[in-house]
Amino acid sequence: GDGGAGRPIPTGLADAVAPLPIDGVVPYPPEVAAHYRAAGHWTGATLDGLLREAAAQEPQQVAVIDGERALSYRELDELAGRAATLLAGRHGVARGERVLVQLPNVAEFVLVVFALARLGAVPVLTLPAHRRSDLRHIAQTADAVLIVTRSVIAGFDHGALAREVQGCVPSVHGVLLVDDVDADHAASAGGRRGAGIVEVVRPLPEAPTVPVSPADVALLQLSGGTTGTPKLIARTHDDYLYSVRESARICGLGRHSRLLAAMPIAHNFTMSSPGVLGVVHARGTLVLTQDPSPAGALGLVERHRVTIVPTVPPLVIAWLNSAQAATADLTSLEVVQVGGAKLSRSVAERIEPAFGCRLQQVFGMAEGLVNYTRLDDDRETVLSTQGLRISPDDDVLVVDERDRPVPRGTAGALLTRGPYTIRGYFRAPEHNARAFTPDGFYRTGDLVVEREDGYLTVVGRSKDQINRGGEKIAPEEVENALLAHPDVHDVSVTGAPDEVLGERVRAHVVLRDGAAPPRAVELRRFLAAHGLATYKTPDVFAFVEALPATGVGKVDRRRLASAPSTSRGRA
Ligand code: OOB
Repeated sequence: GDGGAGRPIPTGLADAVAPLPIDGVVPYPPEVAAHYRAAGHWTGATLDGLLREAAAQEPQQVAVIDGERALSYRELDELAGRAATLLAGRHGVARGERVLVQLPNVAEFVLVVFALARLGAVPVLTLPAHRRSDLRHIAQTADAVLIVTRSVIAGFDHGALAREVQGCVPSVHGVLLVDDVDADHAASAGGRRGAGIVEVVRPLPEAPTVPVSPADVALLQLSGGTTGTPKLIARTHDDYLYSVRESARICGLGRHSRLLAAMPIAHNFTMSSPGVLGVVHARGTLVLTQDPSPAGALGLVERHRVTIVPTVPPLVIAWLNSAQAATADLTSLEVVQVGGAKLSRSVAERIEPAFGCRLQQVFGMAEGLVNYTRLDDDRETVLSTQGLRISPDDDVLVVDERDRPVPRGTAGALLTRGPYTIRGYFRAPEHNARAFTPDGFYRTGDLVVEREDGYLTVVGRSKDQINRGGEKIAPEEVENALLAHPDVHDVSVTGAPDEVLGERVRAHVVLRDGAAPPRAVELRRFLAAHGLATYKTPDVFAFVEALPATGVGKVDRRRLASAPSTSRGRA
């Protein structure tokens, strides 16, 4: 049924406040916005209202399970209010200000996002794998005022990283470490560990909601990127919550739903398709884990009777190939979602038999448009397509190189605009001129075939991007990092086919005259010191005499990408 569980509680706040323009946000044209409101897509709801309604209607229901901790909707709401007091009082965070959030899949993530929402502040959602290079650029572009992270995530010192970023970005005036004081982790030895936010905020008074406009930016997401620097994606309350509500409905979420977040929670897929926010909308339960291994994740499915789980292809492949797929009790599972990268048909065919539930393909993007196969679609559609758009008002165009529509059933480039797709990246006017058409369509860079009924199948890509198992990498960024190495004369980075990841990252390196080939471990250490995100580090280094050129003298990436892999693997 409808995951909405009853009528919204009118707060009267949303309508009363004028939108807060943030320099660099590309707005929807007013007449288009008026249509989205009239059509009922944009309802005036806000992120803070979403949690407040859930807490008012289902105070006792468990909202979040994280290890041995469980938070009810009432507790989550109260703690978010108290955390808002901390953020506003001690760190001076105010409406419209951006706060960089770098947290793993822990309850504090959810708490901090809703605490910021209560203040009308804007979380900038980064991945734990991001390092100095990305974080600095993101913090700079967003004019972030604060970084919220943990002392240590997966053995890496994020407290030190955050202070380093603070040191080089003048707008950042503080770092807030939200650690779990119960967790027994190594950072305590360093003596610089932050306190558990739950313990710190419990005695504080609850901050009242700061009135915001539903047209305000709710959060900033990161784009996979095709250029040397990541782009920021400003999503408004109205647009984001429309996609969340409809996603929850399409995915059959309700009060009984238990969604396992085993992939990074900050990703748009895990946040909103239907993800964390869809669960709160439906008053279901979110189960969080930092351990996506088959034993860890499938163990949690069994223990908490999980009903739905978003995955990327390599994750679901690992689960399929594990002993736990056969031994764990997975009878609670209703839906396994797979998205972020192309799912091969052979893997798709194994999912329903192995997990005893429905497969749902998800083809989405942080910029907006999300396609889902529907839960009642026929088997062939679920196996061979990446689904149908959420909204009848999603404009989908499949075009040739000159932006002319191609006949149905023919491959072409996907352009889209609609009620939850951005009209431009944040503070990137030059890039926007290329990434969007003059009439506001986003050039997705994906090549698709559209069926008569609107279902899309992804057949390739025209953008300069590597999709490493759902993680997006701009070759240019990796190339720039490698070019800083003293022995590197020239470099080109491409994807190389990989059975599990879909693509691996391969660097073709031309060394300076006389330089001996550095070992792969050395190059990786160099890139880490350079501040490159861990997942962007090449899997393979190939040392070549020269890079092949195209007719116009550019590096012929296509030839490199199809070259046999004669090089060194990960050391
Ligand atoms: C999701 O979002 P992003 O922003 O990390 O990446 C978007 C890109 C798409 O343009 C496409 O190139 C690729 O990822 N992609 C797929 C796919 N889903 C995404 N390619 C083939 N098959 C699929 N099923 O990846 C994302 C956002 C929301 C929901 C799901 C995925």
